[in-house]
Amino acid sequence: MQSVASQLNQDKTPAPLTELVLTLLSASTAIAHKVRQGALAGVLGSAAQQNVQGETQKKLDVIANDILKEALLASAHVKSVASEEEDNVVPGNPSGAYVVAFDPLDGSSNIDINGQIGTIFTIYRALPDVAADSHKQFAQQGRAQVCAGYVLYGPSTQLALTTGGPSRLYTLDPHDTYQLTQAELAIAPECQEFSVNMSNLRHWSPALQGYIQSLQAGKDGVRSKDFNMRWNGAMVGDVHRVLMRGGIFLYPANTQGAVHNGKLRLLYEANPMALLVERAGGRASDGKQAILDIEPGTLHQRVPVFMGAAQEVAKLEGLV
Ligand code: P6P
Repeated sequence: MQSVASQLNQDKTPAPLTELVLTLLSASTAIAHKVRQGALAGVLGSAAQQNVQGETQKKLDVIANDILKEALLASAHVKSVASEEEDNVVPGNPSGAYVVAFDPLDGSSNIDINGQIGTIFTIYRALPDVAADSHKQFAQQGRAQVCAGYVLYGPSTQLALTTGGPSRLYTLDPHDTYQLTQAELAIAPECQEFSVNMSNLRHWSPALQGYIQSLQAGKDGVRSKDFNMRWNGAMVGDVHRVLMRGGIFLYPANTQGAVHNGKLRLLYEANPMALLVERAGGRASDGKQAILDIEPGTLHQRVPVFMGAAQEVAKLEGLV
């Protein structure tokens, strides 16, 4: 078996970045232990406070955020930290070479039902002439990411990671080391499975409604084949399934609903997942352009998300 450290070295990853990734992964194993204990560790339920998104935080959201923040701010390589659970950028070491953003526990609504949850993270080079507490550190296009990944706390704890090369999959062993279990993830260009919260159908454009209905029509409809549907309620679980067995994942904008620009955040959800998907041969779009080419505006900006099988996502572009 090849550990993540030896794979990063084999991929000629710069030593400071390897060190930073290993620091982040060490924090993820501490989170994995808390998640596994669940009710026994008293970490379930709400924290009775809200985050900048106006979402009620779960205890485990706050615990995971604090574990990651503490580990990263102690690293000499980290100039700035951003998190779904932090209103503003948290300054670290002014001479740090990297900045890190994360969703500490994606899929919070699944925590209390023992469903899939995970940590999504992204790393950029720090901007030397920009202050460590400035949002501008993270106003970088997704294509500038030097590393993107997630840790999925499922029946096994798995890490999907890219440092610009192939998206690779690792599985946490009993000694808390991530071992390479799939060297190159690949998403087939066509698919039989889609993933979307169908309860929002009425909020989508007529063209997108028509597209979804064509999938539902199956082999009797214009697509002449049946499709399956899955919805985990956690992007990390749904995108993991797409990386493992293909398909498309959608979180469209709501034309009438409250979330006009979609629900998912560009910096620490859409961009890292888009890099993993593209590095697995898939496509990731906001419906008009590649997610990785979006010029970021605000720190917690939301974007519509369509990602997965390249040919299927291409069909969607222009429909929304
Ligand atoms: P819905 C989790 O809260 C999340 O941000 C994503 O991980 C997930 O894809 C989406 O929201 C689920 O949203 O529509 O199921 O409430």
